Amino acid sequence: MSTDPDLRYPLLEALGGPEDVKDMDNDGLRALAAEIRAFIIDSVTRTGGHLGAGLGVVELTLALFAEYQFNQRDKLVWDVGHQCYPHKILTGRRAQFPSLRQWQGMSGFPDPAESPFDTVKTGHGGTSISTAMGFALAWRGRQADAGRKAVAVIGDGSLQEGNAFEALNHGGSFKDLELVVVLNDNNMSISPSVGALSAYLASARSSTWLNARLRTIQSAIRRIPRIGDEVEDVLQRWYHSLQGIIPQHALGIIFEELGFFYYGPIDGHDVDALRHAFRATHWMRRPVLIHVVTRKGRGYKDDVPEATCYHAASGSKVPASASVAEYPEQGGPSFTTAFADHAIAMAERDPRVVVITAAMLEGTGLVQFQQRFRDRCLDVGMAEQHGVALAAGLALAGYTPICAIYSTFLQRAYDQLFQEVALQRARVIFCLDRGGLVGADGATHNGVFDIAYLRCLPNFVLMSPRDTGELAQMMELAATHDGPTAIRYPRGSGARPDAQLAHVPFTIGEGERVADGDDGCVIAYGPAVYAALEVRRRVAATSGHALSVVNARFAKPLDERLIAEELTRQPVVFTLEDHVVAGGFGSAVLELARARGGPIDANRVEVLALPDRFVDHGQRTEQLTDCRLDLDQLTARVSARLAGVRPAALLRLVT
Ligand SMILES: Cc1ncc(C[n+]2csc(CCOP(=O)(O)OP(=O)(O)O)c2C)c(N)n1
Repeated sequence: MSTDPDLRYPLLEALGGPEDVKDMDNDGLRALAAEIRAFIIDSVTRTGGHLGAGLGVVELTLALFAEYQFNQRDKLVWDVGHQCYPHKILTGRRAQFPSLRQWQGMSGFPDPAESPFDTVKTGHGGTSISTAMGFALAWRGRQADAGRKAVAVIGDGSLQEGNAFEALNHGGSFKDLELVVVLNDNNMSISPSVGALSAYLASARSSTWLNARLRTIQSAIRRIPRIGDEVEDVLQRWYHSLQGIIPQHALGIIFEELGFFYYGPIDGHDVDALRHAFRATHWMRRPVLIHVVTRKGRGYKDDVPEATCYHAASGSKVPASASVAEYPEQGGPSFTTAFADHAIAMAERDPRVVVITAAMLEGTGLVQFQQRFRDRCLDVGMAEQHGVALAAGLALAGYTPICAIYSTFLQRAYDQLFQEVALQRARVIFCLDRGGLVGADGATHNGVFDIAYLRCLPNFVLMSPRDTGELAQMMELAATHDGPTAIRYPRGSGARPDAQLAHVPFTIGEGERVADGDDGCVIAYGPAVYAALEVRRRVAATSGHALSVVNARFAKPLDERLIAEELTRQPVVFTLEDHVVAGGFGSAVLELARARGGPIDANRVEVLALPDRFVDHGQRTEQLTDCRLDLDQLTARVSARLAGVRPAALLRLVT
């Protein structure tokens, strides 16, 4: 294939803007779709990114832009947003693809800061119908806004979110709401979709071919001379009435009962059929749900259905900074793998151990667990709220549920954490993967709020392991604790097993001093302990100051005795965490300093944490640098604060 972009993508090169697709006939759109697919595969397999979802919606995106007037009249909201690559290409961002998900480059999700065509900045699923409905409601009943459509495109996986059902329930109650929900049904979440809704959609999908036949008849009638556009409405009604011969259960009766006009299912790779569907429903002044059937990863290799690997590609062009270690001991197994291995070990020993995941079997590392203990691995689908409440119920019934949910997605289940878990003191073990900055997914996925949102809930024990060995210890400890626990660990690798500090048994609320010194102390939470040790080495080498380093292990309850000891005896105490400053681990230490009053001076505490702002996508190391938490800046910040402190060893020499 030619490397000259003009020759490889002539249609894309000629494309001025998204409005150009309106002038293209369906053959032209099909050719454009082929180019977009080739471009995405070529580009995303280099940079890495969400490959499968975008490839599945190429024709859908083209048909949407051909039939609606986004940005000027209508609004488009992509659910999750990971499928927005064709949308970004059409809306003038093709040249930015080499920087996809890289620091200061293009985001992998919609972002209004990039384009007015991106309605909202998203990354979590299940909310698109509500957001679109907000626009539709705002326009409702206003003469000037009549005919404006708010369009939400939601996948069958995201439709499982409670929020999506709440929106359907509410949206369907307005008979005159110009809300269009496009259900992009590929039978896949990240893994194959699960649950009764998925089975229901499968039965509806089976009538796609019948619809195709009906449409062929319709097209033939439309070609009869003198039957023009003015009879289009009549034909559409006829078409829909013909659908009546399909069994009712296959016709989206659920959606009809909820107040939506259901149209479909239609082949989501057939531009002609898609445009028809949008046109056919355009005259309707009521909520509409258009069910399109697509194939995730379409066009990539053999686009095998149910191929989980198409969800995200790692990319061959990984920037050099990706390999930079955050601390020298790094390079061991990932925390995710260590968690999953230990969950298997616990399940082998104890038949009461069950794991719960919310459509994140791969991400949380639980694939092997599922193979080993099929009945004890509950994938609840994209339903964090249900997963958490379910875990509470199981705990109350005598099980030991391990709820493996990313830090960022657990936010979705906050009230269940409060009422079903904390208030009942249910013995649920939360394993929060991706705790901290996550890199390329960026602001929507950084798991940097969990200490704050969990610490305020009574009964919760919060811990974070310094390394994978300590993660296993914490999981064991959590299983013996009579109440809820949350263990947070970051994305990526921990310290190498040979470089890990010794593991000694500990109890709830017990930290450890891993290095001693009298010139200051760094109290670190989680793997930051190894970064603190490295800072200690560097500081000692440059200024001769001797720092003590404490592995806090617990953000709640704090090891009050150990921390108070450091607060009392040290001229300065630093806290270090991969979490926002507000309400985090450092805040807890400050609260302790203040509560104890007297000899403890809170001014001697310096909180080293993430700033009070959202941190963009990029490599994790770049994000840490941006937040002044990389090793160089940490050392500089600690050294600056120690500048006024005369090293104790020196003092001892002098006196
Ligand atoms: C609240 C929330 N939970 C979990 C995720 C992780 N996640 C991202 S995409 C995805 C699957 C989405 O499936 P679907 O909506 O069917 O879209 P598809 O990828 O199949 O196009 C999941 C589980 C998320 N983004 N948001």
